[in-house]
Amino acid sequence: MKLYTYHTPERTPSGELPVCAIAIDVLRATTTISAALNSGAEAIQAFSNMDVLMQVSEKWPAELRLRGGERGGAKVAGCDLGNSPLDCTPAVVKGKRLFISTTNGTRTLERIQGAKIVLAAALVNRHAIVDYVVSQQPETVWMVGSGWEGDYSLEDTVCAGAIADSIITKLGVKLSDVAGNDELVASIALYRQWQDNLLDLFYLASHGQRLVKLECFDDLKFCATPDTLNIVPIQTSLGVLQSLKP
Ligand code: 3SL
Repeated sequence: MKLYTYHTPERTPSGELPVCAIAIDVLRATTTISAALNSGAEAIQAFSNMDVLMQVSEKWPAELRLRGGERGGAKVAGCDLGNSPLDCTPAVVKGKRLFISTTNGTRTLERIQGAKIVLAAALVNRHAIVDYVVSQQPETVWMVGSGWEGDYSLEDTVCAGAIADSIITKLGVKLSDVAGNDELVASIALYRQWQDNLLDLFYLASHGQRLVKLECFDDLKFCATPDTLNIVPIQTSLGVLQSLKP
């Protein structure tokens, strides 16, 4: 197995796809997707374009649908939810399909949706994702951070490093056995330096600071805490993620 980290969807090699592609948007899209599925959402349907989301979701039964929209960190007018994982309680999402569009995370999912296996990962479900990847042993794994509008983000790259570090430990292999690119090595180094202070790192991160201005302190804490959700969001049809059945 070869592991690759890409800081943003724009950095992925064009015209190529791996066997397994993992979208990462720790702040906050993939954390929210994990939280919603963990609370019993029927599925998550991701869109980069808000107008398309509105058109497609209109055809879904109103009582079984939720619309989540975020731009610049704030909730989009006309949506039921923004992009806070803490809003995704069972009372709100159970049995419903969450149609979601966010600034960066849903664009990442769109970029990788042609891969054979498509997963959504965050720190909250790191171990569940690692266990799944180790059980499948795909030949090539891309971990694609979402960043912010094309730029690098600390929180996504540290999550890629956390996943890779744990895969290496579980497989009992050397870094050189699995490292597919330089970014993979750098992401593990970032994780090893900050693994005991992830929340501090999130407060340093530019998007962390953006969320602090929006007073999303509880979101930051939730998103920075690893391994709280035993859930594997996996693409079951184009653009649709569901919880992997055990
Ligand atoms: O960039 C994204 O896709 C969002 O996760 C950003 S936010 O955390 O909702 O502001």
